[in-house]
Amino acid sequence: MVIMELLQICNQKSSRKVNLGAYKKEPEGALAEVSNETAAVSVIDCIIQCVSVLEDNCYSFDFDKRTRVCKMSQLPAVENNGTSSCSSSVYSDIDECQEDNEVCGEALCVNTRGSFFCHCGNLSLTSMVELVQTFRSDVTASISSQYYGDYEYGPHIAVDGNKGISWDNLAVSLIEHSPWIQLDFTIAHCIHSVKIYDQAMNDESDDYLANVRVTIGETESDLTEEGDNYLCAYNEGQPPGDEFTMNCTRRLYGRFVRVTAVSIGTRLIMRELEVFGW
Ligand SMILES: [Ca+2]
Ligand SMILES: [Ca+2]
Repeated sequence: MVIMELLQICNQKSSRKVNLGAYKKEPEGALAEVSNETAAVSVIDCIIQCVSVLEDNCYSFDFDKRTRVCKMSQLPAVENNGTSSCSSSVYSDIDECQEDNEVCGEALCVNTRGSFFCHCGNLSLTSMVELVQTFRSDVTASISSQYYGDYEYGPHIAVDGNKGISWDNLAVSLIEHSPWIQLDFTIAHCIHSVKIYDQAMNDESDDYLANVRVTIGETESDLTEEGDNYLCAYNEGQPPGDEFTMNCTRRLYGRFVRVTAVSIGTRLIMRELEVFGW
């Protein structure tokens, strides 16, 4: 997989992620047609301009380093037949799905101009065989803050496979603003639900786990984003019972899963956290 440098570009409507390594040089290429033309200071600037102007249709571009002209096209590059200038270079979108058929694991890979994404399909997609499992083998857990007391209460307790009801089987945060516990599966999966085993002891602290928000992302910074882009599910108020499943409103592709107790001041407590998908 191409190592990509991510650059955040903001326009008036939305922010766009531009993969600067998402285009490859075509030594024998020429533009099939020119959709737009602008001045640019570098190849990278030309990519940024092309993606800003043509958005998802920036298929290829030509940057002339002598004249500093950036020509952009909505079509793939064609053979140049000796017509290109020696100071200009043509670049075309890389089809990441073709270059590396493992790039999305079991998910569907969708190539886009300037990038690609991994898609988990929708709930009615029956052709995909779903392997429901928990991914405990390669998971590490972290927590926004850790309470220390008679027992360790560390985040790893939420993924140790033990769902027993006892004081030494609890991952516990400090009381803070919207505490969270987060799992890192090392590689991304398609995730459709999580199951939370809460404290389950007759104690007023049973009330702690409420307003549960589950987010799933490919990077940790995805999880800190406001809004619904990475939202799997939200349950307002106290969830029913001591064990409860939260089904994602859509399948999400991600490596990180975060469970947050949304509150101005609360403690996060759970015995175990399971994640299901494939
Ligand atoms: Ca691409
Ligand atoms: Ca446990």
